[in-house]
Amino acid sequence: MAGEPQTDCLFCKIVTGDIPATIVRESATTVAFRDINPQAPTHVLVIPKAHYPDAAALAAGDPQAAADVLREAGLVAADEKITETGYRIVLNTGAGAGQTVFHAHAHVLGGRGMQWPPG
Ligand code: IU
Repeated sequence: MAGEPQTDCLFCKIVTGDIPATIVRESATTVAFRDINPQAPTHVLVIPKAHYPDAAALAAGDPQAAADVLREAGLVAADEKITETGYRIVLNTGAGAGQTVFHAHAHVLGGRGMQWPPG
């Protein structure tokens, strides 16, 4: 059923604590933790606790949790003191766009200059 934990999902295991992560924020519906392969001085992932395969499925299935992910991404940026220099929230959707973990997540990237268009 939509939103139910998946036994083979690494991010569901981070939510339950079965896989360790450096958690920087938590809310009733979300967890934020440092990416194990950081692409910027600040690189934090914000995930919904409920399992949805990508951001679009999350927004369709649980719009409030999708809004919570965006709110928490902004709060991560404030915690990391990157709001003044600017930061990027990335929602890779689909393998062709670089999504490798199919549990919805927002990357919060900052602390260095950013290029446009992204690669
Ligand atoms: P992507 O948008 O699906 O490519 O992002 C997945 C991210 O999850 C990627 O940046 C990984 O480095 C990161 N990650 C992690 O932080 N911890 C893990 O245990 C695993 C992946 I697996």
